[in-house]
Amino acid sequence: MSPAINIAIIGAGVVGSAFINQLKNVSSLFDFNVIYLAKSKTALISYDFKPLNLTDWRADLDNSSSNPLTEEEILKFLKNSPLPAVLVDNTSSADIAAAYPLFVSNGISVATPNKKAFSGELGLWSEIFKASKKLSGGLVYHEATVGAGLPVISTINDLVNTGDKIEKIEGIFSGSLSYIFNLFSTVKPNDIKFSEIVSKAKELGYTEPDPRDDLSGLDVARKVTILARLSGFNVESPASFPVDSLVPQELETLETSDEFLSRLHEFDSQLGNLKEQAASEDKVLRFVGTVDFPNNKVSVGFGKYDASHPFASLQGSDNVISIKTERYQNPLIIQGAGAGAEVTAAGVLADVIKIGQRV
Ligand code: NHO
Repeated sequence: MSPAINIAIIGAGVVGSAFINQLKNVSSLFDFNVIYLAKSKTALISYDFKPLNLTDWRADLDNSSSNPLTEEEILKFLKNSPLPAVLVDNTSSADIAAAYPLFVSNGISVATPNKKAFSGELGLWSEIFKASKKLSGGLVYHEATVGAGLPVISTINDLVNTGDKIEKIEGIFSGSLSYIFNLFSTVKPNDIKFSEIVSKAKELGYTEPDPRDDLSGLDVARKVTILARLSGFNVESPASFPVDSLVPQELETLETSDEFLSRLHEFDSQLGNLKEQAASEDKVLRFVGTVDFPNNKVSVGFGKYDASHPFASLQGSDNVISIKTERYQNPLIIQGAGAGAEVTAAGVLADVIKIGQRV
């Protein structure tokens, strides 16, 4: 008989659905028994710990008359699991994130793409990893919180754990902003307006429902906070360092994203001027996150790059991360799709498999 682990999945949206479908089809040395599956309003719960039948999971979940359990109830349920238990948090809930220390200190492992716990208050980060270091603590994996399925967090952890010293991390960490700037600011000058590209990115589904959530820089700031902390930089929160916002102040408080998009063209000249200035120096404009140890600085904002720089030749909505360390003076570069349901879900599933190998 193959070894088995019990999995509780919270969240069945864009990433959660892709995760469940991948999990159903994966062939592994382990049996993954899903014993809890929840979305905001309903849940499927196997109180006898027999694996749930996932053949028609979406219809079963929609039609279920059970409410989701609270964090305390999930903990109580998983503590009785006869097999090692893993909590997969595919939500963006701050409440679930705040409960990770409780789960982990009770021996329950966590795999998640939810950035909230790792980029929120530094105290929560410390509590989670303190609990995980205990012999009886659960494991914590969050690869998909930065760069979707790209091996960014595992690489930085390996570098740090083997005694290397991170000197500088610089990258394009947002799929939507990567797409926008790759078309907006090209090596060959173009007349494309910023507002046109933002509307196109939204049409193609690359942005959040309200593009201001991408353009505010907060998502990138969260990812940079995580990488800085992993590298040993004790960033207090994403609000504790400079972040350039691409949302004009006058449009910040508009009610709807449609109103925002219909007025964004009024501000095209601001970014147009920046782009032209870059082009006059044979450079392109990119929106980057930086962790810079020699200068003791973490930041998110515009950078100008030569045509020969890896950031200038990026395609589509790819991410690129450059890591300079004591050993890698010529930076180590990780590049590829950094957004999307399938790659993000695969990052979470790979984490679950790693947990299965270790528990
Ligand atoms: P959804 O589609 O809103 O789904 C959330 C699910 O959680 C729903 O089923 C909801 O009912 C459930 N839920 C919420 N609170 C709950 C609760 N208390 N109890 C039970 N169920 C609850 O969200 P997504 O898109 O599937 O995202 C899930 C998580 O993955 C979020 O933390 C998100 O930040 C993270 N994530 C998503 C993506 C993506 O592509 N959608 C990415 C990374 C991480 O690589 C992606 C990325 O960075 C995209 C980014 N915009 C970029 O770079 O441009």
